[in-house]
Amino acid sequence: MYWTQYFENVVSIAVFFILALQQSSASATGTGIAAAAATNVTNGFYIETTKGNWFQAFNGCSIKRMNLVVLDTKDKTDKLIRELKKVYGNDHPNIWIGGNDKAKNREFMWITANKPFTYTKWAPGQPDNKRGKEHCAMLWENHNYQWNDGDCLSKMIYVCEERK
Ligand SMILES: [Ca+2]
Repeated sequence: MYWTQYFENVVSIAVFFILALQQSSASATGTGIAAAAATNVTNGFYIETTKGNWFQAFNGCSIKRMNLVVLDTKDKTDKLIRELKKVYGNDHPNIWIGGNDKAKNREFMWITANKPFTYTKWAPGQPDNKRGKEHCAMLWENHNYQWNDGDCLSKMIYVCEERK
């Protein structure tokens, strides 16, 4: 009886510390991102250079009251590329965009728009779901802003867009 109670106490204290840690890191991140939200929005886009995995990118845009970018037309895609070229030229890093195929394998969707991909700019041979681990859409470095399906847990910069 005594040991059971002791064990329960240890577990609840551990859970408390884990929750407290999560909370403090979440609010620290939130403050930083929120503070940055008011500036650096050009033509409706915001380039977040703090790297995150796809889910952190999605949340990072939500915290700013923005969306992880939806590239559902050629016009909008070209507009974003023009903005990115001002910063990176043709030598851009990997960049998350707002699509994945998590709901139905191999059917990519723009998540905030809840629309399937119709216009696409996949690099040749993509999406290939390499090693069965690639379910999130990104602008692929060394491929001139063409898209790749990448491992959603990879960390990279991302682009948010203003909500309409
Ligand atoms: Ca791929």
